[in-house]
Amino acid sequence: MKRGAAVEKKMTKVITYGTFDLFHEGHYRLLQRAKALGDYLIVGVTTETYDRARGKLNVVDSLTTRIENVRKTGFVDEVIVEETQGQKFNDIKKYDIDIFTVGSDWTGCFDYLKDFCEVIYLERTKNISSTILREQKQHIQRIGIIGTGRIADRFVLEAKLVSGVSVEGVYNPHTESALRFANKWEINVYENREEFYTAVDAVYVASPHETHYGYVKSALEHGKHVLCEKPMVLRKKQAEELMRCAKEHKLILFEGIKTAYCPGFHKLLGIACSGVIGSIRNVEACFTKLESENSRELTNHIYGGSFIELGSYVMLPILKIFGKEYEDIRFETIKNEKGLDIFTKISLRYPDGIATATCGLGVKSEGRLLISGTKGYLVAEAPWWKTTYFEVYYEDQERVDKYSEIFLGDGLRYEISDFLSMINGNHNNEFKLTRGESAALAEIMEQFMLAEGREEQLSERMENHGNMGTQGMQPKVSGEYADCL
Ligand code: C2G
Repeated sequence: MKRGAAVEKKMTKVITYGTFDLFHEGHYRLLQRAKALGDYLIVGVTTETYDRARGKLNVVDSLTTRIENVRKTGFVDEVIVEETQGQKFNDIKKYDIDIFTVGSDWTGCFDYLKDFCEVIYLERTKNISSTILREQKQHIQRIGIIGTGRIADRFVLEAKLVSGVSVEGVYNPHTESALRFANKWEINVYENREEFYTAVDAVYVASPHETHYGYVKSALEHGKHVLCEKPMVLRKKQAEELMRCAKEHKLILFEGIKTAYCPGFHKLLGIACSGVIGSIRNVEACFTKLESENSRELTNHIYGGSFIELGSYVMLPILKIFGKEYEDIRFETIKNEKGLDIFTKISLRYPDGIATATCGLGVKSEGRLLISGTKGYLVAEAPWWKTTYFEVYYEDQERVDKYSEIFLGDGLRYEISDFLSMINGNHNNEFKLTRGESAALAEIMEQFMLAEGREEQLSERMENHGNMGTQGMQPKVSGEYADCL
C-alpha cells in the first residue's frame, strides 16, 4: 500500500423507527444502543396519520415534540419522518443503510428486510412503555352505556380497541334487556340511574331518538361527558340548550356521526377543498339501506323514516363543504302506508352552489358522494360514509387521480378516540363536527318534521320525554323497542 493512501473505512449507517410518544427510558436506551451499532444513526419518527392507519389512535405528543425529544438524546445524526407502510424498504436503499434495528417487541416482524441489510432486534426495556405512561397520565375514562341495541354492541367491541377508556356498565330501564347486555359483555348493570352516574365518567347515549334529549340533559347535569348517537336531537332549541348546559358544566358533548371522524372522509374533504376541482358548486350525497316493513325504522310514526335515520350522514358533507347558511331547503318524500318516508330528497340552495341529499329505507339507489367544481369533480362510491377510496376527474379524460385511506373495523373507534382526546383536554379534533354543525343538523331535522306534519305529535312527546333528570321519569317506549333502550 502506498503511503498516504489509507483505505477509507465505510461508515456504518443504522436506521430505526418509532412513534416515541411520551418519551421515556425505554426509548432512550433503544436509541443509545442503536447508535452504538454503527457510526451514523437515522431515526424515522411516525406521523399521526401513519399511526392512526396502523391502529395507534391515542398518541399524545405532536410530531414536532416527538422529533425534538428524539433529537435531545444526542444519539441521533438525522431524523426523518415515517409516513407510510413500505417506506422502510425504500429508506434502506435511499440512505444506503447497513443495519436496521428495532426493539424486541417486533422480533421476526422485520425479517423481510434481511435481504437488504442486517436486522437486529434489541432487547426491550422492561416495565416501561408509552401505553403505561398514557394510562398513568390520564385517568381511564369509565364509560356507561344507555341503551342496548345493535349499535351499543358495536360500541363495546370498538371501545376495547381504544386505550384510555373502559366500558363500565349499562343502564336500561328495561331490566331484562340490560341484564342480557351486561352478561354478554361482562359489564355491570345499573337499575338505578343515580348509581349508574356515580359509577361512570362519561355516558354513551344509544337509546331511541326520542329519549336522547332527556338522557343527555340528565347526564350533563350529573357532571358526565356525553357521546350521543346521531341524530342527537330533532330541534335546534334543544341542541343549543344541551350545548349551553355542557359549556356551563365544562363538559364534552359530542354527537356520534362516525363518518365525521373517519380518516378517509377527512382526506376527501381536504382534497375536495384544495382547489384541484376548482370552486365547489354542487354536492350530491346518497345513502340507502333497505329495512324490513316491520322494522322500528319504518313503523315508528314520529321518529321513523329515512331522513331521521340516515339524514345525518347525507347532510354531513353538504354542511362541511357549503356551511350552515343555506338560502333555501326543500324536502320531497315518498311515503309508505303508515305515512313514513321510505325515500327522501333534500334540495338546498346556497349563494354559490346547490346540494342534494338523498336517503332511503324503502327504495334502493346508488350510494354515492359527488362533489362538482369549476375544474373537475370528486366521486366516492358506497359506502362513502366509511370512506376508503375516491377518485377525482377532470375535463381531460386521460387524467384520473385516485386516493385511498384506511378504515378499521366498524369505524366507531375513531369517534371514541376523538371523544377521549377531547375529554383529556385536546381540542384539535373539535373541527371535525362543530357544535354549530350539530345545531344546524338538529334545525334541519326540525324543519323536516314540520314539513312532514309530525311537529305536533313531536311536541306532545317532548312534553313526556323532556324532563328525565329525575330518577322517577322514564321514557315511554313500548316493549318491542326495549332492547334499543
Ligand atoms: N422500546 C423499547 N423499550 C420499551 C419501549 C419501547 O426498547 N420499554 C422501543 C421499541 O421497541 C421501538 C422504539 O422503542 O423500537 C420506539 O417504540 P414506539 O414509540 O412504541 O414505536 P413503535 O410502535 O414500536 O414503532 O414504524 C414504526 C416502528 O415499526 C416501531
